[in-house]
Amino acid sequence: MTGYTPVPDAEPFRIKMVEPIRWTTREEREGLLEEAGYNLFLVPAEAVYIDLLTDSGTSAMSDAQWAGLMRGDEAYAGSRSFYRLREVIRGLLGFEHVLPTHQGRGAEHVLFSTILKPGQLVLNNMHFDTTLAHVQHRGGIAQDLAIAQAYDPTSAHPFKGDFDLSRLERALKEHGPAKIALVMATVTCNSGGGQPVSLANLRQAAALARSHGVRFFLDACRFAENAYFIHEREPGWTGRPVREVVRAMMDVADGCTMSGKKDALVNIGGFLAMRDPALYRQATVWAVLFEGFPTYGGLAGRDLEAMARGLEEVVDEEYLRHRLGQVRYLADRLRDAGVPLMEPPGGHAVYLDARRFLPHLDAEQLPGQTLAVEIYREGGVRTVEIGTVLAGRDPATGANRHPELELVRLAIPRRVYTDRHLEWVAASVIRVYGRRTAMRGMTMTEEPPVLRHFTARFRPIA
Ligand code: P70
Repeated sequence: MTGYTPVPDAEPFRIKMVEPIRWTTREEREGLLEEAGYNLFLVPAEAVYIDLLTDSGTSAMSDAQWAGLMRGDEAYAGSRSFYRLREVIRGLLGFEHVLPTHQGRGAEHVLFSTILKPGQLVLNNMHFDTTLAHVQHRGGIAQDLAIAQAYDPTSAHPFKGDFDLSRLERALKEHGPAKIALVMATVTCNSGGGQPVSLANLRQAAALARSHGVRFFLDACRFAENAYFIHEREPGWTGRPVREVVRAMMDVADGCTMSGKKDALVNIGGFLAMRDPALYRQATVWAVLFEGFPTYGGLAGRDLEAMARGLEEVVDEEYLRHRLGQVRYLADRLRDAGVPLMEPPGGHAVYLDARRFLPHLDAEQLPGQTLAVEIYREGGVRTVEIGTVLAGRDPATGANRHPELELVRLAIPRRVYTDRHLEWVAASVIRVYGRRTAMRGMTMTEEPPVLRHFTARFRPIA
């Protein structure tokens, strides 16, 4: 969006409570890195100055949410806070049946246990790692079907999360409903750089799925950010109220999985929501087994209350204007200095293109991991690799997967950091960019079999 807007994109909130953060010396960070096996997940958070590891569960809650914690109803069964959450979800998203879960992957676990049989396919614009792991855990096969531009970090396509509809149609025709358990759209598309899916594309993808008798779900983690991109960019939808856009996105789906840790502005929580009462009854069996009684789902009543309030706050347009504007602000600082980015910036994060940042390293030298370590060493800023390490190995062949994108994600927690913090982040990355040719890469020394990025250990290549 360009041009004069009478509404400032400065924070539509002020700060009532602060939490000190600590600066470390380069020597301290050097020692911490060695101890952590050069895995930033293993560095204590207290030794991180600015933590951009994830936007998940790191939001600052509002005064209304904190007040809600005191109002939470801790009844085991039939908690008032559950009914309140369900009302908000019904009103905002339009799904009748709601199963709270402890977080997003809890919802994935319940959903795939209910609908996925071994050998069946799940089609997604791009599976996020936990979704992929849950599909595989059930013996399913995951297929990514995003448009080609999604894999081109330089393409400025406004909806890089879109499905390639002809590939989707071909897969549906070829395999049919007996072989395909689900079509799922991840909004925004996290593994593709936090890129939105357009409403037109969602509608067509859902219509294709439906015409082949296959269910269509959203992975709705960042639904509000996706809706704001539609509100900003999509012909026919620009300027339309975000709540209306959200509803239009949900209207095409049979249900959604949700990590409340993103666009419900809470530190823990999630849910599975759907329309079909029969599916809900089946899912409830698994929810009870894995998550808890269906009116609490692994959460305290106060968490349900905070999530209900967060869902209402996240669709506030002034909040979303500030949110996406802040991510863009960081991207602008970096782009101005020539740092290669995944374009355009996503809804929740700026992604560095590690392949163009460190063109002298090949995939086996883990350019993304190398870059993430270097940014921490430089500025005490924690980021995360979304590349070869995260992609893991092919379960059939055991070979390293080579993802088309090798990225380092700078995820911005919601309502937490100021633009001055982001200026420090930009300065740190720019200094690393200045000495990029000296970087030699990393090698993995310990590798766990699933979700290896969380606990793997590395050492620098001499
Ligand atoms: C993130 C976290 C979680 C996620 C997601 C999508 C599109 C489902 C989930 C699972 C995970 C993460 C990654 C790196 C570092 C820390 C955390 N994404 N679908 O940051 O939700 O975590 O609640 O089980 O993005 O992107 P949950």
